[in-house]
Amino acid sequence: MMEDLKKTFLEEISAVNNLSDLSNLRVKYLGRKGIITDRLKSLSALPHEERPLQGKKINEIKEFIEADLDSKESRLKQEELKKQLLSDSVDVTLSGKFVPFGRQHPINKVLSEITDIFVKMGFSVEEGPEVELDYYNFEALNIPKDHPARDMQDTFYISDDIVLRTHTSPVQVRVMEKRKPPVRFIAPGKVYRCDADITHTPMFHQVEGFMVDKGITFSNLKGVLEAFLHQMFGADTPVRFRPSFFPFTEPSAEVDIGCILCGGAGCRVCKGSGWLEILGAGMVNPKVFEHVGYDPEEYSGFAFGMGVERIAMLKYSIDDIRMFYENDIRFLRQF
Ligand code: FA5
Repeated sequence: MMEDLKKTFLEEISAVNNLSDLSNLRVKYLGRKGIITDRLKSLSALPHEERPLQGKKINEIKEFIEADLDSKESRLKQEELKKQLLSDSVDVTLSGKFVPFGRQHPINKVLSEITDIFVKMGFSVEEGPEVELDYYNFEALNIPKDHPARDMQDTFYISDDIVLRTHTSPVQVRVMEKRKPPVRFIAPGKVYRCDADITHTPMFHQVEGFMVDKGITFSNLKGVLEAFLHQMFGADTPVRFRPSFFPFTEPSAEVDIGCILCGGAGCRVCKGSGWLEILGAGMVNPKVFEHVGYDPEEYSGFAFGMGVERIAMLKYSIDDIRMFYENDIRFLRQF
């Protein structure tokens, strides 16, 4: 009878080929209501003298079944592990996937460089909205409605009173409204004009510079701008100040540097002049101070606004401003 049990067990275990069936088989034989447990319980029904022998036989077969189940379990576990390793394996000889990575746009690179130079000189960094009120873009800067100076900047109008800012100068007014002098900041950002050729794009970047305190003079302006331009382009770069006009500065100047593309000989970028205009500047017009309640008798200051694309063109010898915005990867990869 015991031999039959062993035979049945061996048949059943040989048909098992996964761990879950094996666990069921273990329960069937060794579980609380399993065959072996039943047999052990039924010992009590036997005559006293038969019990030790039967008990021994049942225990032997129990040990046999346990050992067989254990060894099959470890074999099945190993097989499953092997299968899993095979399906998870990585072929280290395969070539890697190319992950393209980007880099900073040349305009952002130049913007960070400009910002770093001014921050080292003690200027803070301010921001203003790109969609701006006519009041800040023009009126508070001494450019009233219908003033001919509005023609200097071809404006995108959103409505009668709202424009895409044509320059970063409105930030001057916004900062002065919030703060008392002394103030010293730069304001980098995007500006918009209805303008397009090899040195003009409808969206471009400016960095406004502004400093107001007691006793600020034009020589402070020259000193700061020359220090900046020499750090940006090298100590021997020629810099010139030309008299100019802006309604919000008096006196006003435009600042040129020697054309780096042609070395001053004249090319299509500098339109044959050997010089390239990169910024407008001047002493803050007292009329602008009046709009924000600064006392022009007590305070004076300078302001400037530079074109970032122009600076980037000179720095990297690029002769067409539109290259910055064509998103040609062959161009952008070079920076
Ligand atoms: C202004 O925008 C004045 N707000 C600058 C200023 C600030 C003067 C503070 C005085 C005091 P202007 O229009 O000249 O000035 O522009 C300044 C610079 O922006 C130019 O020197 C040029 O470098 C750049 N720029 C102007 N228009 C364009 C354009 N369409 N595309 C690219 N750069 C431009």
